Amino acid sequence: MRANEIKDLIIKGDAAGTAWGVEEMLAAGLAVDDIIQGILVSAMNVVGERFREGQIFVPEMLIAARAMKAGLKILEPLILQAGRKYLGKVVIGTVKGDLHDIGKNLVGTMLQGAGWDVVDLGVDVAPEKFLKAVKEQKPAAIGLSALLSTTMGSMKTVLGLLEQEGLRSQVKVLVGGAPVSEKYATEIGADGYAPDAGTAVHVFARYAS
Ligand code: B1M
Repeated sequence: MRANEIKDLIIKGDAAGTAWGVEEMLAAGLAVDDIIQGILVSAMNVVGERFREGQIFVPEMLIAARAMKAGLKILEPLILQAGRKYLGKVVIGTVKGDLHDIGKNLVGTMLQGAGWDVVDLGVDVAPEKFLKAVKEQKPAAIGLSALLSTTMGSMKTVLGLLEQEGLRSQVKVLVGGAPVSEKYATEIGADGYAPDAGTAVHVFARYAS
């Protein structure tokens, strides 16, 4: 099976075919990062384009997401087997009003593989819930993910709440997700920004204990 054929399976939402294709790619010696970026993420970008152009709708986007997740599931043990030294604890989540979790999950798995204890709050996480987690879990850093331009404002609310509660100096805040940029991160006073999961691992590493 060729890379383009697997991309088509993801776009069509064929989860079993995607999983099988990813296994084939691994057996052929393709690197995990190349499978993620070159095939899985690339397929989801096509899905996003088609949605924007009105060629497909939410249900098709949803089944494509399921297929992508089936592919990532095959790769997960390989990402996690890195077994590096313990780096500390991080809390991650997708911000309020936002249900996109694939990128956030990928960031979480890669951080775990790098040696972080990852507390994942899930999706649609209210600012108050991030605050509670900072108080209870005392992480070195929190990672906020947003995929919608309408939800990224919640990142600023989280930073404001931390400030208000006198906790801002105790925790680093990293932001990411498709509509988020370095400029936006600086504007809202976040400590870091990462455009992808691999970069997130490097940025979080600065905050290791
Ligand atoms: Co939605 N969606 N979606 N969607 N969706 C986008 C994001 C969109 C760009 C599609 C488009 O129009 N082209 C668009 C947003 C436009 C905008 O606001 N700028 C959009 C829209 C409009 C919507 C709805 C509003 C549609 C509707 O209902 N009319 C709706 C909103 C629901 C909600 O959240 N309240 C909606 C719903 C959905 C589904 C549920 C159907 C599904 C999500 C399923 C799921 O996640 N479980 C879905 C999908 C699949 C997409 C696209 C096609 C793919 C997203 C994805 O998983 N990409 C997406 C188009 C696109 O991105 N090209 C789209 C793969 C993933 C690995 O990449 O998440 O970007 P990504 O993560 C990357 C980086 O961004 C970064 O690292 C990751 C890995 O490298 N990153 C971080 C992410 N978080 C990070 C955190 C960090 C650091 C890096 O530090 C903490």
